[in-house]
Formats: sequence, structure tokens, C-alpha cells
Amino acid sequence: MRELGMQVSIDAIGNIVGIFPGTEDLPPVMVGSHIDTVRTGGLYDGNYGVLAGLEVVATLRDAALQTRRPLAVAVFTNEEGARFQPDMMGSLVYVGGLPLQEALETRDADGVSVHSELQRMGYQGTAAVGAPAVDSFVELHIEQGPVLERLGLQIGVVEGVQGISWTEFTVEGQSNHAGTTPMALRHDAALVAAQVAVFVRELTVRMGANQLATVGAVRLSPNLVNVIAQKAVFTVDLRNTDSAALAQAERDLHAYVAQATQTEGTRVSSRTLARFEPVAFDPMVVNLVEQQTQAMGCSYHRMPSGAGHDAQMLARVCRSAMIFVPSAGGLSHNVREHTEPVDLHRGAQLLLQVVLALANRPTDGPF
Ligand code: HGY
Ligand code: MN
Ligand code: MN
Repeated sequence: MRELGMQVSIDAIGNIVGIFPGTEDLPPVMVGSHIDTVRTGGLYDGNYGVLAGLEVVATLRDAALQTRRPLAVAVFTNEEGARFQPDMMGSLVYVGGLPLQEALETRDADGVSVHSELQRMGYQGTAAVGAPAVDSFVELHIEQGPVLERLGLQIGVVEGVQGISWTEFTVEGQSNHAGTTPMALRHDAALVAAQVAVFVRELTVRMGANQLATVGAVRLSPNLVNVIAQKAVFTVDLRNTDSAALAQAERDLHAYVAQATQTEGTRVSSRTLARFEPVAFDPMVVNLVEQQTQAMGCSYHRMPSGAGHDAQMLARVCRSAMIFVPSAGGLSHNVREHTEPVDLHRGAQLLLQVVLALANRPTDGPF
């Protein structure tokens, strides 16, 4: 950002914002994404949107062009939420959806806080959180799913993001000897965790295509081959584009966990790790993305996002939308994540066209 002559600020939750001045001192058009990944993540999730945003600025600078509105490139802290929940933490604080102090005090499974980690890596900045106010936000991102590749299409014109519900359950039973404890006398926390994993799969079959469910993290203790598990701490990730259906899935899940826990003679507690309603992006910006996609002659598909993104948080404070490019094999959150260079270039070129239209539009309202 500094090499591009941008004014760089880092806020108290570590969000990085670079500003490339416009000809008028107006709220900037913001692009960007995140550079954190899940531990087994790939090269493109998040990073692509940030690098393409810098490429847009570099292209304007190299052409000695300035847009009417300034451009901002944002790097939001902890979009993934895999270590410190919730996901989209940095952008949620940025838009005022999560108090800064609460975010800083969030601890990981080892008790380490966001605050201490930001200090350790030198990214607890001094800039006020949520500045500058933003005119609009466009996030370029890999699709992370199979839709575009299966349809043989080049661009995803993203209309919104599905609802997300993350719950952590702690089931406590009784550890005992695996060889001497009769099956009828067991209170096996691992059994309940396994039953819930099967239940949520059956729940998605019953609820239909838009319901997704994942038991992604399971920690057993004492986690020994010949000891009945005393404790199981596990997570359930539920998603749906429909708000009411997602709430119903949550109710069904909690009812089932209570029943399975009671049957096994165990105890259960739970805590919500993240909960976001479905988000619809701004029609003006979505239409602009579609128009610019058509102008470039790209094949495309209007679609929702299966993954959460910082754009769903920026949508709370400004006109926001997203652009997808295909993911090879629909793979993501996997080190083999891949997108072809031709697709990466096409997405960045489209981002440039959309940003130019937004940043040079004569009025502050719709087109
Ligand atoms: O979980 C998500 O959808 C995002 O990758 N944080
Ligand atoms: Mn991402
Ligand atoms: Mn991700």
C-alpha cells in the first residue's frame, strides 16, 4: 500500500485500510477482503480480493488516473473465525456490530486473547475503528463452491449471503474403563457427539437443499483408546438462505441434543459462537456488477454466497456487493484450493470496471 502512495491506517482491531486519493474529498469506494485463512486454507480465499484491490490502485496510478471518489483497500481482521469466534470479527467491529473491547477479550481454545495476539504481531493500531465512512464496498472473492464450474460460467454476480449459525456444545458423561463397564451402564459423551453428527445430516435431508449442516470440530477428553469419553466439546455450523428455516433447524438441533443427552445420562451446555441473518446486497451495486459483466462479455450467474464474507458486514453501513470467480473442483478451506490465472485476471478486470463506475458516478445516489 505504501509503495502505491496510499495513506495506510491500522485500527484497534487490526483492520488495515489504505486510501488512494480521489479528485474530490468524498467517502471512498472500498474494495478488499481478508488475509487470514483457516489453518488448512488455500492461497485465494480472502487474499485474492485484497491483491486484486491493490492491482486496481496500481493500474490507476500507472495510468496516472484519479477517480472522483477516493479508493480504499481494506484488509479485515479475523474473517475466518476458526480460532477466535465470531467469523468476520474485524469487519463486524468496523461497522459497529461488535463492541471493540468484547472482540479484544475473545479467547481461543487455549485461552489466548485477540488483544494479546494483535499486540504480539504488532497490529493493534491506533486508528479509530470504523473510519473512514465508506461510499460503497465491492468484494472480489473465489466462489469456494462448485456452482460456476459446473455451469461452465466465468463470473458469479452475488446477490447476498446465507444465514450462519455456529454453536459449541459441551457434553459431559462419565469416563470409565472401556473393558469393564457394561454398555447399559455407560454415560458416553463421544456417543452423543456422534449421534448429533448423524442427526444434522438427516436434518439436511429432511429440510432440503438450502439447509447445510457441519460438525467440524470435535474434542474428546481424555481421548484415550481404552477410556469412555468423559467430555465431548463439538461445534455445529448450520446455514440456510431462508431465515425462518435456519431458526427451525436450530430449534430441531437443540431439541435433539437435549433428548440424546438425557437418554445417555449425560449433561450438556452450549454457547453460540456466531449468528448472522441472511443478507441481501444492494440492488444498485449488484445491477452494476451485472452490467459491467455483460459489457465485458463474460458468462455469469446471479447467485447467493454459501460462505460468509466481510461484505455482509459492510452491507450494514454502505451499498455492498460481491463478485465471484470459479473455484477449481469447488474446493476451498483446503490447501489444494485453486483458481485459474485467466479467471483471476478476469475477476480483477471486472472489479476495476465496477470500481471506476462507482467512483466516478456523478451523484451519490443510484445510477
Ligand atoms: O465460515 C465462513 O463461511 C467464512 O469462511 N468465514
Ligand atoms: Mn473468505
Ligand atoms: Mn474462508
